[in-house]
Amino acid sequence: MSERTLAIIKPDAVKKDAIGDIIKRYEGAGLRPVAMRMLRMSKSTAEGFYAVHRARPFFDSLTTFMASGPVVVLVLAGDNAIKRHRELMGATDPAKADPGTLRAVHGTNIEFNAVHGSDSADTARFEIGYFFPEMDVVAR
Ligand code: IDP
Ligand code: MG
Repeated sequence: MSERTLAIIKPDAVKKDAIGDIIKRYEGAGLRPVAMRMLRMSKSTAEGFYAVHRARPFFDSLTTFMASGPVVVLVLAGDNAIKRHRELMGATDPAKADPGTLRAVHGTNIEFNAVHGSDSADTARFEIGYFFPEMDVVAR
């Protein structure tokens, strides 16, 4: 079943010029970009995006990081895209991520871990709507 998921190439990965490599890996895995924007989040945009984590000890640090520089936000489409994208990303902590996953290749530590991906259908719906009004998402 074709699904859509939200991906973010985080400020650490943009800073190290890994945008092209990461998008190449999405495409190589059959996850097609159907919407894409480069933007710099304000602190409050990052706080709204990560609201589910507001009680976590790392919330302030995480949202400061996400607002620290430009990011690339994409909608990826493909069969079983949510789960397959999470597999391509690897574990949250790059040190624990399987070899060859995006976080193993491009992540630095559990916070600066290069990429974001929606973790469920409900989350994907919220996260896609957060950055893309429906008219910006194309059919492919
Ligand atoms: P996920 O991105 O793999 O879904 P979440 O638990 O949803 O992981 O955490 C959201 C983001 O918060 C992570 O991608 C990472 O950037 C950051 N984060 C998660 N756990 C920690 C931590 O223990 N310390 C610092 N930052 C963390
Ligand atoms: Mg998460």
